[in-house]
Amino acid sequence: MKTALVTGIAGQDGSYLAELLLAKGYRVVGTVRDVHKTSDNMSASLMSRVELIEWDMLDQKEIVDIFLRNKPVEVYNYAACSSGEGMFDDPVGIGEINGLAVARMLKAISEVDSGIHFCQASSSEMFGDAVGSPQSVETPFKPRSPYGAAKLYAHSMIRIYRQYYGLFVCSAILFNHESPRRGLNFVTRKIAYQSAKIKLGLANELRLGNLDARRDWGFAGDYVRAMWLMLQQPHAEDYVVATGKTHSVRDLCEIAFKHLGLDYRDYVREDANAYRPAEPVELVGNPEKTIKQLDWAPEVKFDEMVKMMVDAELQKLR
Ligand code: F7E
Repeated sequence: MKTALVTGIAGQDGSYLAELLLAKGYRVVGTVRDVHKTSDNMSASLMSRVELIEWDMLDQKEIVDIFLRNKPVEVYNYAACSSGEGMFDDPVGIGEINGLAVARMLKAISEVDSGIHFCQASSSEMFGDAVGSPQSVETPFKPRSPYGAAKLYAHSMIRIYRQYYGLFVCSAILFNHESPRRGLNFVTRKIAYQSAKIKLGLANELRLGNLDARRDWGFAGDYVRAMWLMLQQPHAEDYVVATGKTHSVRDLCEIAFKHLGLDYRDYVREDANAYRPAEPVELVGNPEKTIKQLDWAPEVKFDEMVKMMVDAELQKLR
């Protein structure tokens, strides 16, 4: 039985990947900050099938011990500060977790078992004020936040360990990916949750930032499948994981409220104070290489995903 180690297993992506790996017959070991803290993303049945361990991401010796004790053949790094809203907060802390911790893992792999296959959740935020659109693995990086800069440091270290140390390590450059397991601080879940509350008479309005902000939004379950495929290839390479299509926050509202038989214009209020700094170039991924080389395609369409998220909120609230 192959062992996979998933850091940040209790998050959205970790829980979807754990389910995929278990279905494929892996032993799944996951790292969390606190093994006693429960996560809404991990059902009781999932909890009973994975092994949870704590990892303080600042500790180099601990990650070496974790690799030695568990002998993973595949490692997926999902542990990160991931909030879009918090991209400028705590630059040093973000640098430690989203950047340096990855260098710790790479060093540990080279010391313990250079045959381990490693996949990093890189981010489209590395493109930042993008120099071209759509963005592919060839597009130069120009991060616009400490978050993007830290992810770019990790991304660069992965390329260095692949090219100069010969490790099978790669990055999935992930564009926004969502699901009912998303945190409430992300716009998709915020809209799904609040629109369901309005439908049930538990709220009257939804306050958002820029309704015309556009993103390339995909379904998290599809994106973890791409990352698993990346580690099954004969060579390690980086890939863009995206749908190649953008929608606005307004589109999201329209679909969510319409699904509930409501008109978003009656409930959604735009709050100029919640605007983010201007985004001159649209972030939209070019997934061509991923589709061709990995024989991958996003299966859940944007409107299906929004409806899935709204239905999940309705069910929970009821
Ligand atoms: O914002 C706009 C906001 O916070 C999406 C993370 O996974 O993807 C994610 O980061 C858009 C932005 O995600 C509200 O201005 C409008 O344009 O859901 P978000 P994000 O910042 O794009 C990237 C790829 C990552 O790597 C990150 O880890 O929606 N927006 N009104 C709003 N956003 C929020 N959160 N709340 C609003 O009220």
